[in-house]
Amino acid sequence: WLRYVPIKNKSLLLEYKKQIVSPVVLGTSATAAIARKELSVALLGLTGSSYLINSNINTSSVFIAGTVKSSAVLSALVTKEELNRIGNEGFIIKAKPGKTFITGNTDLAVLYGIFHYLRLLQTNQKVINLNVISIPKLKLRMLNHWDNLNRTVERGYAGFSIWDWHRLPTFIDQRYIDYARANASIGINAVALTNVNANSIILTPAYLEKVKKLADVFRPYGIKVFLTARFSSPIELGRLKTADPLDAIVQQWWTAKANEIYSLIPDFGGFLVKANSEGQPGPQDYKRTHADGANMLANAVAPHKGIVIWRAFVYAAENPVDRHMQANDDFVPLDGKFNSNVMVQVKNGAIDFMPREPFHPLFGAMPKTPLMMEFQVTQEYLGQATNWVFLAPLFKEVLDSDTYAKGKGSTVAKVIDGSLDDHTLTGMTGVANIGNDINWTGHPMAQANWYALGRLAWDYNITSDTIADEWLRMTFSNDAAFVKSTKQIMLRTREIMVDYMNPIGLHHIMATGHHYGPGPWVSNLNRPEWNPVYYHKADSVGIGFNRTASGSNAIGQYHPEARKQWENISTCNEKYLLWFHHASWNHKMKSGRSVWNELVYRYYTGADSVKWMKQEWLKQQSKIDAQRFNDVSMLLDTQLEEAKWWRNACLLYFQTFSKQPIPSNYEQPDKT
Ligand code: GCW
Repeated sequence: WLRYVPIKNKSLLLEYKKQIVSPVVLGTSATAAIARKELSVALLGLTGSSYLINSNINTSSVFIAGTVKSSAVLSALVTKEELNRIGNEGFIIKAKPGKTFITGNTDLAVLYGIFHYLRLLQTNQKVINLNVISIPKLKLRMLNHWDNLNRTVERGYAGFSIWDWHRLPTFIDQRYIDYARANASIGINAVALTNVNANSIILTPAYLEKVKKLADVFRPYGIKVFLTARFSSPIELGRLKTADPLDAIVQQWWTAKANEIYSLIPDFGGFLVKANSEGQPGPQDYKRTHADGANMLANAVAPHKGIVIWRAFVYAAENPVDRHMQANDDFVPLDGKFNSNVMVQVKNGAIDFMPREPFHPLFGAMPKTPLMMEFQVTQEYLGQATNWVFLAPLFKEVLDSDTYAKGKGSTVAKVIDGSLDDHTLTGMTGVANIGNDINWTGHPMAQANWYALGRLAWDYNITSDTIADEWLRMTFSNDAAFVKSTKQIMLRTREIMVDYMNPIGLHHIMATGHHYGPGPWVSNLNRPEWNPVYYHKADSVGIGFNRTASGSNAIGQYHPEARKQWENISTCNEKYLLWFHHASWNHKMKSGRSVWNELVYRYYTGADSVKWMKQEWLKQQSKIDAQRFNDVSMLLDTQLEEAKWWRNACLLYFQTFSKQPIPSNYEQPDKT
């Protein structure tokens, strides 16, 4: 989206050229230099003219960017109150005919303001009269890379890791810089470089030198580096006998390790930890709690102002309780026991990044602990690199959900932005979909999900429509007809996928292990909760997971008013019907159809809608370059095949329980 292609609209171009005369970006920092460079590259691309970006104001300067401290002209524009309100990262843009000012408290804020301004140009908006105050709603706006040191990426579908550990620390790939530019342009300010299934080798001196180099590259773009910490590192690297968090020698080991890291990277963000989950070591190995583990690390980084992000994605093989409930069981009793520099990072739903999940019951259940949102940008369970799914509507559905923790309006967004329970540490992260593919994200349309994550972490009130609009205009074309049709496709993709994969609350019926394609029949894995049959529970009576009081009672972990929308099978929001209920095959839906016929209807409608996506896409051929047009066309062919595969596989399998026909007006599924 930083293509900066020539602006086609001549009158707008003229208007822009009148506004941007002798542009100035004040400041001597590396960040200010980056802002100057970005502006000059962008203006050359967009206008075709080369601009010298000054670093001093002169008599002809009518476009001035810089911190309030750098110029009296700029400080006169803003009030004290505004300056307090915008903090370190918020920015202000004011423009009237022939004058444009971009300012903030820091050079980073000014860089963010410049990216915002460039977006206005890239999306062909008016810039003559502007009065923008933009303040991020969350402090940490993060990407989590699940990148391994051998450059494979767990759940990565866009090639190998962009971190070239072999050639670091000497060789700085231009990709690191472009990655930082892309992130800064959407406000992402933190990145965990390594897989949460962590390798302790990253904490060895040789690797820390490499990490330092990346941190040095990212720093002027406002991006802090975090590392994942393998809990057993003191044993593996320090040759200690234990990693018990209450053991003084273990504590000293981590303190020394933190000191070593901070001596190289003074603004190191801190540690991200997956512990006692899916075989990872953790404090429970020593009969200690998650809080004991997190606080030990938190103590080690506290003197350096670092933080610990402790993941709540836990469920244990030996625990017979509904997997949905295990994180709350483990974490709710620990509310109030975490140090002040610990955040608990919670996946958006209680199972695992499904096409649709109700919000995680931990949101609203730990008022004394700052909770950080974890979304998955990479499409592990959403068709990986062949399916076009725009995730902003999924992210927003979760953020807008009401936890009712403090009455109506206690949305998940208000839990994570700290406003509900008065927290200052706030954040949102996305498991990155970035790899070394030439287009960064595998599917060309998947870049929109990286973009959406950043935009929503900055301001979760931005609509999906706006995000799609901005991204399409910058990435492809400002052609009105193109934007309108393609946006329509994007905005429907997520519901279409839910229909052909996991309609009316079905979940986790993907093939096991790789999670690609359908596998609802799998039942032979030794961990019951890894088998899809555990989740759909189809039998001769019906289908779905009873999580109400007569079943696992996972629903009991939600506040009563939240529960109400799901608890009664006859009034349950049908998007979540089979998530919370075991419904009989003949249970009547609001549509008048039986559950069986509704499944048939959804699976067919979903697959047919992919045909519609393709038809709409084909109309765009003349609007964009042949390469991306063809890439997306071919991927849509694949997506259609996969949607049919899902439809046929799931319906034929569930039919063995329902014993009901697929109505004859539907093309009958091919059993091969
Ligand atoms: O969704 C599951 C993935 C694992 C992942 C785990 C987690 C990093 O299948 O690959 O491990 O979640 O989030 O920890």
